[in-house]
Amino acid sequence: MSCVEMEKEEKKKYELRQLTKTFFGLEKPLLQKYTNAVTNLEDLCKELHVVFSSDSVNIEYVNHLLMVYSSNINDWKKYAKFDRYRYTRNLVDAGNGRFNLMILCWNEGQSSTIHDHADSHCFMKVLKGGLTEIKYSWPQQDDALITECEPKCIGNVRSDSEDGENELQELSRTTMNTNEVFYINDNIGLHRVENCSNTDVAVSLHLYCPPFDSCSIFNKAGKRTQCQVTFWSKYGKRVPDIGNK
Ligand code: CSS
Ligand code: FE2
Repeated sequence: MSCVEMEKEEKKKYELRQLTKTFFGLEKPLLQKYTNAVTNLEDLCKELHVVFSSDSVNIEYVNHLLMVYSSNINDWKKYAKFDRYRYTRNLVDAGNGRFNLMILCWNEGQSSTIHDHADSHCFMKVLKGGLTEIKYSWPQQDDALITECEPKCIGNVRSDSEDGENELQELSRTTMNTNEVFYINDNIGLHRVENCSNTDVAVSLHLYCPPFDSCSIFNKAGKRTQCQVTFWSKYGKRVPDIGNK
């Protein structure tokens, strides 16, 4: 890529990040007559590539596309890989470096730690089962001190986010059901996602734009740690788990 092209890419990413200051997510899809049909996951990926090839991304339309796609296990079963200990992140489409589309698989009781989204847009659609999203405000004193203390991983081995001092204020707790779409960015707050079911697994589709490979995780006392996020599989194939904590 030439210097000019790289500058253009960075500018696009900057503009997309700026939008997180004002965008709060759609409550319902846009009028269908203005939009293209999305009947399966392949259609969704194709349409997303079209949207993100433009110089100015219509983030509402991205939101709309995720809303109108209707979950079908035949579309995504090849990406649905579960791990005994932590939820898994499985890359579906690297979006030409402009977005990441991935499938997350949550065994019964599995949860994320409290985290931010590195100034990116985070869209999340439930494909199977149900997930609970617990939103938090940012710590009042965010000294951005990146420490090496526990926890180091975004996927909790046990749900320890409920322990300890209650410094982070809980803003909401919502159950998300199949085909519902949720949206968050750092301006809205932090969150933790959990499959509260003891009997059923859950699967979700996530779109992050711009893509990120590290974010901040927080304990309940508000202590912040930088954390690499990794993939369990890419395009349906297991990624060697060296460094995959
Ligand atoms: N943001 C988390 C999942 S909950 S939206 C992640 O990227 O693993
Ligand atoms: Fe998240």
